[in-house]
Amino acid sequence: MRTQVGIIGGGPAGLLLSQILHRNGVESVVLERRSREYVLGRIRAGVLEWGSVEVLRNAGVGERLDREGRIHDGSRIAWAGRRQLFIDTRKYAGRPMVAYGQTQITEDLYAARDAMGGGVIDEAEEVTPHGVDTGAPWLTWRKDDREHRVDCDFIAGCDGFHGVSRQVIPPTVLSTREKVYPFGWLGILSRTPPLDDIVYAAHDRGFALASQRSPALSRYYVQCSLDDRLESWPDERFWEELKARFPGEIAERIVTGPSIEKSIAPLRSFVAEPMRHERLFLAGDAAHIVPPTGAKGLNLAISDVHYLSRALIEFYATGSARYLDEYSDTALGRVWGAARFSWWLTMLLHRFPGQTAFDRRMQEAELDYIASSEHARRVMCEQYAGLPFE
Ligand code: RFL
Ligand code: PHB
Repeated sequence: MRTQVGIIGGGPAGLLLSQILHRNGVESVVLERRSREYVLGRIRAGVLEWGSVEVLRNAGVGERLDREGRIHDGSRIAWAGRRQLFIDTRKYAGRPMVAYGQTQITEDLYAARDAMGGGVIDEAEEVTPHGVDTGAPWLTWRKDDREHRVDCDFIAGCDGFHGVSRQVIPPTVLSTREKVYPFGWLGILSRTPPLDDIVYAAHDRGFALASQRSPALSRYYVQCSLDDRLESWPDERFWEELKARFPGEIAERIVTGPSIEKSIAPLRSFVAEPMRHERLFLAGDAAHIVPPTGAKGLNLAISDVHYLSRALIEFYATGSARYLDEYSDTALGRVWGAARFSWWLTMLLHRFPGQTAFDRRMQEAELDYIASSEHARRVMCEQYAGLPFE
């Protein structure tokens, strides 16, 4: 088998890349380790920057997003049990945010790839990239007890944080920077009507977040300990703790009900650079992880794919490697900006072990300042809305 771009990973990054390449006459094959059912069962991101919406629309997968995605002028932050501010991205950055689930985006991408006869191979085991530092790389994998191989011009590593692509870059070439936070987020999905707004809460009991997937589907999170187990968080305890972290007038509007999904995610910042080694290009979580506080992970995966698809399309159309050569630097510029914002918002809104009363007051004073200063709100909104693509 032969293709132009071999893509490892069928999450949003890999599927979107193959979709954009296909629409521009570049062939690819996507190799996904899991079953489609498993990939579509994962509940992850829910908030899109306007720039991401435009990339998805231009890739021909904007129809349901335009119909069902909920446009928000921004998000709300509540703290000290009573104070609130609105991160008005429409007013201060000229762009709204859109609530639309990563699960739905993945469904839309699978449907689009199927309709175009796109090659997505699922349940591909032991996917291995070879010869990335030669002019002719190839991929091998096992499926149905047989060994398979595809030769390609380039390999795109879109296989998430635990993938294999990053591992083939020699340690002498790759630098990684990491920060692990001493807590996680416990998230639930429930078939209940969400609040009108997306609301972040900083409370002495810990951080909480109210988000949404559709008019009938809510997504909520509470900061939890890394030692917490799902068994110790029955629904009743979750709802009680969630409501305790929001100001009374918000808590009383939260509609509770049985959870239909519940999971714990640790929080981490991680950046690997460069995002290219010879014929291998990394995109999305394969190259970087941000804590979810800033809602940036999926948006970064989409912006990486925007830059990488542009580079590959230009290469096949004109023979110019200009954008391929610039890819790592261009993508990393946006990645570090989002990594900084996500780190800052995480430090501002969470409760840290060993934090003193003084530390807490510093967080509150910063939130009070943002609420009182239009300059500070503008700075925050510009980053929450997502910096424009180059
Ligand atoms: P993914 O989604 O992890 O997909 C990688 C795919 O590669 C497959 N794979 C392999 N395939 C073949 N061979 C191998 N060896 C393989 N190893 C792995 C995997 O099965 C998988 O299908 O990475 P991608 O495509 O880069 O997408 C990144 C996003 O998923 C991620 O950044 C976001 O979900 C982060 N995130 C959020 N981002 C936002 O922009 N806005 C949000 O509101 C937001 N909320 C969140 C989030 C992430 C969360 N969790 C659980 C980490 C909320 C949470 C709770
Ligand atoms: C979500 O809806 O899952 C979500 C929303 C905002 C965030 C993180 C996650 O910052």
